[in-house]
Amino acid sequence: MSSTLSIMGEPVQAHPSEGVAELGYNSLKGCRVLFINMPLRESAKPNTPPQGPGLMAARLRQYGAEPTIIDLNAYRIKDTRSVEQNLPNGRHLSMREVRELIEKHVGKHGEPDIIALSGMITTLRWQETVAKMVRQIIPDAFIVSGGGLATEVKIPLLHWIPELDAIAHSEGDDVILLMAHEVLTAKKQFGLRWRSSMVSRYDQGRSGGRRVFMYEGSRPHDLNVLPFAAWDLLHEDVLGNRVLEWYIETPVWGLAANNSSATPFSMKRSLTTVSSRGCPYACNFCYRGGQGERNYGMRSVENLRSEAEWLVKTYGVDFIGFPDDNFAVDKRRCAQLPDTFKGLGIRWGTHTRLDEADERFEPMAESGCIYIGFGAESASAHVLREMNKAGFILRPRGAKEDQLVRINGYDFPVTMVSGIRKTREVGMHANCTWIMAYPGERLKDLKTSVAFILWQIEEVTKGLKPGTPEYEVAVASVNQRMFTATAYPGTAMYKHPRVQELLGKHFGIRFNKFGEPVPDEALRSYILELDDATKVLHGVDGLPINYGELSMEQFLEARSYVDGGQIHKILDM
Ligand code: B12
Ligand code: SF4
Repeated sequence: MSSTLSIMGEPVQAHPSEGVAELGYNSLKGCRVLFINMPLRESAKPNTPPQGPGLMAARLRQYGAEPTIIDLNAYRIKDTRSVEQNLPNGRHLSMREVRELIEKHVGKHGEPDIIALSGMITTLRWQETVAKMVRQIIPDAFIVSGGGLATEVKIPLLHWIPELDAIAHSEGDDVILLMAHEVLTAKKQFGLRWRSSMVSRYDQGRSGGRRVFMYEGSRPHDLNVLPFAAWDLLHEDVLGNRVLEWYIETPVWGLAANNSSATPFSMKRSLTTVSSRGCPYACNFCYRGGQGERNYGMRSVENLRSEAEWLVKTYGVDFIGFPDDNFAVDKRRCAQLPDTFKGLGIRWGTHTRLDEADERFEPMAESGCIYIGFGAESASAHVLREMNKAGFILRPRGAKEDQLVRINGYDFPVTMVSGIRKTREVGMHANCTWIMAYPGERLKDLKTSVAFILWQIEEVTKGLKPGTPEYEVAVASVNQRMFTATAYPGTAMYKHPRVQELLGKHFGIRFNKFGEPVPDEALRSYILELDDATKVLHGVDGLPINYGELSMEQFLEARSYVDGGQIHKILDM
């Protein structure tokens, strides 16, 4: 597990499952745990229910605890305010509405012993506000933050959010049980003095006069024995909203989801579940601490089948998304899919790398897979190297040197071209996502990515007559949007000299001798700014943060073409 920003605390070495093994049936009886999932990008309809809290809730129930979930990400309110704010899919709840929701929830379900905040790195602002709110509503609760934000920031988060008693980093499946047990035991043993007397192996001493804890999550020993997410907790909120149904009715991928995942197909009812955790690769911009870093672990195909059957039977889904970081690492699992998924009658989709689009793809397609999301990021060999994404993308396994192919005057990695062709050949839809202005990217590199996107359009429109509906659908099915590179703390990209220079200049962030950011107010302010990668951060001069080597004028011109749906004009720059 990576510890980037920890400023105090000795790590506890024992795997949390050892403590879990000591828990008995009903060990957590009477312990109420309220998960609050933080909102994400307001511009899009939410399409992925919070599987982390859902899984941990299911686990807690196995030991007699009473978990509930408030999913703040589910709400998109359509009213005059959302119209004024130009949010066609609706707005997030206001703070007053959040408070009412939490108060009503607590009124119905009882005061929780533990309030477990969950959210990725972009949710600091929400977590700060919600922590204050819940501390006021339930002063005695043990408040913990887990998931992406807590995993990246660790101990400093306890200073930034003084209402927190604890942070929990990495995978929470086991430590949430230990935490519940420690809190429950302290309450039973010490009554009103439970907070000051609680015994915990995750004790981090005192901070600002109060006791604080850092729970160290880890990979559960067997992902196949975890219960499926407790989606029933989202069937209806205290206001009568059918929260899970909102998710089911929003296609996980496709134009209707208003995300970067263009598709030529549609789905009526979809849900998601992660089939593997971690990723053995180490691309510089990617942070996987919440899911085990490079420690790749998979669920078996039988386990996936059981969950799919349950989702079809219970929720009538016709499509399942496996939003793994990297689904297809193990060829053997892909090969088992057709037999195991036989007769399931669903279509499904997932994420893989383009260099994995080989003999793995036939069995995937045969078993119902119709959508693959590829984090292509760039088609330029130079940028792929800068991203540490080159590896097998540039040099396929067994090849002695990098392999590029010249198409329309640009050199593309052979694996990227053959990967797209292979995906189409087996009847699956390929959706690539792209990053521009990565450190080291020159105009010719950006042009190479644009040329690749335009080549993809050529491929999908082959034999179609321009102007016909089929032609338009085919064009729309190729993602032409590009994210502007964003530096998330904890990633290798955050250590890049160009990134550190700009972060220092514009955000006042300082770095220690190991190249780690000093966890001060400047870092906090920067993290508060982070949102969906479609948000371009701006510096003190009011100009966008551009890590690449394009001049600011070139960057702004290129960005305006991307935002205006005219990427072909970048080739004329
Ligand atoms: C689906 C998905 C989304 C969905 C929504 C997800 C959701 N409902 O929360 C959408 C598409 C909206 C999305 C958007 C973004 N995403 Co995203 N997303 C994912 C994805 C693919 C799956 C999430 C998931 O369900 N995981 C499965 C569950 C089981 O894992 P989990 O949520 O991490 O929970 C575990 C632990 O984190 C921990 N835990 C979580 N909460 C808590 C709470 C407590 C108390 C405890 C103890 C433990 C704990 O225990 C859980 C069980 O092990 C992950 C990658 C991945 N495979 O996880 C990226 C990922 C979470 N996303 C990421 C990023 C960077 C983004 C974006 C910023 C990217 C972008 N290009 O814009 C945006 C953010 C938008 C915004 N405005 O904030 C990063 C997060 C890094 C971080 N530190 O937070 C990830 C890890 C991808 C990556 N490898 O870089 N994302
Ligand atoms: S970007 Fe994809 S391939 Fe690279 S480390 Fe992240 S999940 Fe793995």
